[in-house]
Amino acid sequence: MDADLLQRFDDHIGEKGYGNRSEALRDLIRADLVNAHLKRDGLAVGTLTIVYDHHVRELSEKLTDMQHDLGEHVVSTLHVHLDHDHCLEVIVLRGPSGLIQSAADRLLATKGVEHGRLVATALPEHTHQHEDDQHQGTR
Ligand code: NI
Repeated sequence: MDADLLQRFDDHIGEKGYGNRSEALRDLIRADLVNAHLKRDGLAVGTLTIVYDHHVRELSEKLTDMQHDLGEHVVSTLHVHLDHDHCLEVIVLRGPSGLIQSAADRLLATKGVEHGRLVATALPEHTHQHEDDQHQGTR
């Protein structure tokens, strides 16, 4: 590999706090496998964080209805009364990544929802597949 590129990589991961190059490479590989898994519509878990103005007419009811319709795909919801006007909600979602993404898109697009973001990842058993294969020896 290009020595200059490798040096820049070592400097970069040093700043991030990695003790050595193989730890950083392992995380990069995992991140790439997770991305591929999510693109294939694999099983995922995610947290959707939204901030909304609870004075907007029937918005709280609408958001709650949408979550009820998602059924088992909503694992848990945390609600925080941020200030006089705003609520923050963290919604834990679980299911096929496409379903989670479209549910998040719908919630974010709801009128009165001011800001938010979905952070999704693969379910752990789906990214440790290769390690499991090694342990089992055959497949
Ligand atoms: Ni509130």
